[in-house]
Amino acid sequence: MTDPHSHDPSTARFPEEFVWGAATSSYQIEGAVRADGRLPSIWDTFSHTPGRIHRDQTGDLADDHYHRYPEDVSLLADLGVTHYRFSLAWPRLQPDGYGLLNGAGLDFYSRLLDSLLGHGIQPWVTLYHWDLPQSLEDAGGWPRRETAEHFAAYAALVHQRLGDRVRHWTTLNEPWCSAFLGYAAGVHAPGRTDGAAAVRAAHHLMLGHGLAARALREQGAEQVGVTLNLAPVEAATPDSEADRDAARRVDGLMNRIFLDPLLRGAYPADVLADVADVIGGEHVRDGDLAVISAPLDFLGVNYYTRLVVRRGDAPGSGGPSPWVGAAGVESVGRGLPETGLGWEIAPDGLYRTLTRVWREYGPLPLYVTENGAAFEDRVTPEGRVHDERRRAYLESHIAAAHRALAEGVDVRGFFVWSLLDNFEWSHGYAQRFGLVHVDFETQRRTLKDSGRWYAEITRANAL
Ligand code: IFM
Repeated sequence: MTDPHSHDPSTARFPEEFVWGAATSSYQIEGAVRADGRLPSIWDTFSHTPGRIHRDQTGDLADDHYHRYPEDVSLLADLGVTHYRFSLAWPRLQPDGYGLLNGAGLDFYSRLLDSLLGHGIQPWVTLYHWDLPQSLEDAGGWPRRETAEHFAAYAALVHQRLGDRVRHWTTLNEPWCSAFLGYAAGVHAPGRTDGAAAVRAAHHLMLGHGLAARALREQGAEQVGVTLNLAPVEAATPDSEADRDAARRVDGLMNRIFLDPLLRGAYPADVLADVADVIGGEHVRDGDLAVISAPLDFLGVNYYTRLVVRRGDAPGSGGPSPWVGAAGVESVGRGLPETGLGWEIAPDGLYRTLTRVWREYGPLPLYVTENGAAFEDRVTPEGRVHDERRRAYLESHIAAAHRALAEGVDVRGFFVWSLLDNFEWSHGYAQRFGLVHVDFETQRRTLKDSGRWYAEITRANAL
C-alpha cells in the first residue's frame, strides 16, 4: 500500500488505491417485494406482524430502488465513490431458499451491475443481509444446520451467473444481529427469544460463511470476506470486578464469538463457559472450525458506537436480551452527544476497533464497510438538507480510520452507511442514515450537505 505518511486529521491523505464507497441492503431499499417471483423473507413476515416495527411500517415499497436504480446509480456517480456495497435479496434470487435461480431476479441484479460498471463504479456484493427466505425459517432457520448448506449452494449459483462482473464478495453482513437480535432478543426477524437457538444460529451463520466462501473460491472468486459489527466494550466502573466481568462477557458475545472462529479457528473458552448453562457444544461438528477459519481476503468492519456496560442489580430481569450468557448486563451512557438512535458518538472506538483487530487477529486487510449516523433531516424550501451533525460524525470517523492507517493498520476502504435514507429495521422510516434524503411519499431524492461534502472527500482522496 502507498505510505499514508504521518497522521494529521486536517490534511489526512489516503493511499491511492483507497476504496471510497456507500452502502445499502436489499430489504432496506428495494421494495417490489412481490415482483417477478420474489417470495417473502423473514423480514416481510416480521414487518407485517403488528407491533414489531415503528408504526407497523414495512419494506414493501422502501426506496423503490428496484424500479429507480438508474437514478440511484447516478447519485453514486455524483458522490464520486469508487465502490458500491449492496446486498442481493436471497428470496428474489431463490424464492424458496433452494433450487434453481429465479431469472427475473437475476436480470435485475444483472442490470444493476451493468449500470454500476457503466458509471465506473465497482460492485461490492453482500450475499446475505438478513433477508432469509421465509420457507427456510419455517424449516428451522439459522438454528438448523441445513440452512448453512442452502446458503452455500445459493452463493455458488449466484457466483456462476454474476461472478463475471464482481470482484469483491461478502458472505454475511453482521451475523451478530441475525443470531442474537433475531433469535435471542427477538427485536429483529424472525423475532424468536430462545438463547440456545441464537447460539446455534451464530455457529450456522459462521458455517454458512465458511461453506459459501469455499464454494466461491472454488469458482475463482477473487476477493472473499465477511462483515462483522464490532465495538470496544468498556466496564462502566473499571474498579468494579462485576463490571469488568460484564465487559468481558459482552466483548466475548459480540466480538470474539465471531473473530475467534474466523481468524483463530476456535471459539473462546470463556464464551463457551458463559453460554454453557444455555447450550452445550453439540451443534459444533468436527471439521466445522477448519471450514470457518479458511483464510479471508478481507474483513469488513461495521462501526457505529462503543459499548459501556455494567452488571445490573437484578440479573435476568428486563425481558429478552441479546446477551445470552451475560444475564443482567446493562448498557450505560457516558453523557456524550448521541445520534438519533441514542448511540453515543465515539469515533475513538473505531480507531480502537481497527487497531485491536489488527493487533490481535491480523495481519489482514480491513475495510470499514459501514459507518454513519441517523439524524432528523429537513429539506429546506431551497431544496437543501443541512445535516451538519452527520457531516461532522463522518469526518471524525474517517479521521479515526486514517489514524489507524497511519499507524500501520491495513485499512483499505471506507463505506458510508447509507447511500439513501431507508427502512431502518424495527425503527421503520423514523431514522434517516442517508447521504441522500428520500421523501417517502414522493420518492424524491435530494443530496444532503453531507453527501456534497463526501463527494469532495472521495475526489480529493483526503480529509
Ligand atoms: O441499517 C443498519 C444496517 O442494515 C446494518 N448495520 C447497521 C445499520 C444501522 O443500524
